[in-house]
Amino acid sequence: MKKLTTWLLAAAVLTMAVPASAQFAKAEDAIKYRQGALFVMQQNFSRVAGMASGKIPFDAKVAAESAAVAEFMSKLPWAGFGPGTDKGDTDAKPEIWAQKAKFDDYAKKMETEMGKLAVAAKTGNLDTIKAAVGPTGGTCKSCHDDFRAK
Ligand code: ASC
Repeated sequence: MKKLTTWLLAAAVLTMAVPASAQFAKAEDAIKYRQGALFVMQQNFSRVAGMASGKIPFDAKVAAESAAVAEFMSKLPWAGFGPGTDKGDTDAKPEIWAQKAKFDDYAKKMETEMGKLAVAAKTGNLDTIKAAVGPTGGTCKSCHDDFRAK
């Protein structure tokens, strides 16, 4: 009994001590996870952006679906930026972990704009979508400028 209690206590302490990033078995998995999420988001965002700029024929249904996926994906990458995930096959700059509050702020802004873009895309109105694409892309860019190598 005492052994079990000790064990449970140790497990509980460990759980508390483990950061959110520990939902991943290895740092490498967290890196792949955030890259995967950002890639799927980017593919969907750039489809909508392509329609807004006239590079891709406008299809309201596809735009709305793509923007909805991009919005959903925008919530996911951040769990993959936990402590200890700064080294490996990544373009993420160490500044992310040194300036986490700033990074988190950029992340929130991006999520907010992706949300607005999804709302805009639901209207099916190309001009409304166009107006939302710029600010959304701006949030991608500002974070890349400060926190992504290359
Ligand atoms: C994209 C993409 C980005 C943003 C950015 C917008 O499609 O990959 O990083 O849009 O270029 O300025």
